[in-house]
Amino acid sequence: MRRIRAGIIGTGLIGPVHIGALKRMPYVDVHALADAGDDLAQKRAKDFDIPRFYGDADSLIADDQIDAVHICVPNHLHYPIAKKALLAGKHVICEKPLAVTAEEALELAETAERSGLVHAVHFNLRYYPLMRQLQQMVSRGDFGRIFSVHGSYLQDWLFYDTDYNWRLETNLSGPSRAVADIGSHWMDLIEYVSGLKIRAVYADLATMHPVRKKPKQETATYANMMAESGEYTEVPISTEDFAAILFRFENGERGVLTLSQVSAGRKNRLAFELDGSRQSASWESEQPNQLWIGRRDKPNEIMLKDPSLAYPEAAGIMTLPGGHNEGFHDASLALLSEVYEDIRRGSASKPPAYPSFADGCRELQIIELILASSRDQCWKELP
Ligand code: SOE
Repeated sequence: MRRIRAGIIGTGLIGPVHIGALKRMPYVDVHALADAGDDLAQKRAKDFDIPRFYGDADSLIADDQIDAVHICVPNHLHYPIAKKALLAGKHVICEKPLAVTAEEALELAETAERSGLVHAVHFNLRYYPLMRQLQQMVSRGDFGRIFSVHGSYLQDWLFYDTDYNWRLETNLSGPSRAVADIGSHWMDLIEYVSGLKIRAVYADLATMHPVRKKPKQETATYANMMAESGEYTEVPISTEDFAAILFRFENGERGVLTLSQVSAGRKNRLAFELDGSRQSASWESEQPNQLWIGRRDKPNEIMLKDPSLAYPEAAGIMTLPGGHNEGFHDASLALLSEVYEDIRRGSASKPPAYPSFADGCRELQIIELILASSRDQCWKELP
């Protein structure tokens, strides 16, 4: 079996999730990693037992032994690194959002398509096994017509004005925060499971902490450094902590989403309900192994993740029997397994089951529409 060599750029919060998944794949070697400077890269390579390290992304891309590059760095670097990697002939797996503007994302999607290489965006939440089960149930007509989809994605890691991270800085993260960071996951998941396509949005965005206290020391995602250092500078914040968004789908049906990164007690909770003409479904990411099915004329049901009870397409991405819970790491493994099957074959399936750069570009177009809608306080439609 031909072995595939991967290179990881960035080892903050999400890079290690990519590394962990790749190390569980029988025909993939994590060949090298790159991080900011030789010292950090060397330390991280030692931590993860990866043979090679580079102090910058360009050097890793220039390594001709690497087949696939994973981009796990702050958002503003996705576009330049992904472009270079594609032009160097590497398959690319990029973190979300694909870029900071729709224009950049479109260029990447077009370059990727022309290249014939495999390209994917790490929207791993759609790879929780019950999400594939739900997608199959909807596409087989088990829910009938989908009347509406409504839900939220709530977090509390930016609850205090002393919580700080690079995602708060527009030059690193882009013009949108809550929508691009967590709303993009919700929208990708909803379009995937329901088969509905967003056509128009009406959004109201708000920033609860217009000034935050930036610790003088660098802060890791989900870590509150204030408690340790107490030294900070006050910085103005222009991106949203909160968003309320109405959706109109291409077939005329409706959706509603609430996003917040300042909801105390909600750690990282994506939730939604999908109301169909036959039955409803409800799911949330903090309890990913159970799917509630709501009925009018018979008792409701809770479906537990169990390959022996799921449709074959969903059973196929379950790695363990019922009662053995699968989580965030497993969702990334399931996504990367499908991506690497294509890499092994040498080209992307058409259309791929996994989120491609075209999907990543679509998310950026919707994000820009949401920002424009909130600014102008009116409905905005995709062209
Ligand atoms: C931070 O809000 C974050 O790490 C996101 O960037 C991820 O995509 C999400 O999985 C969890 O929260």
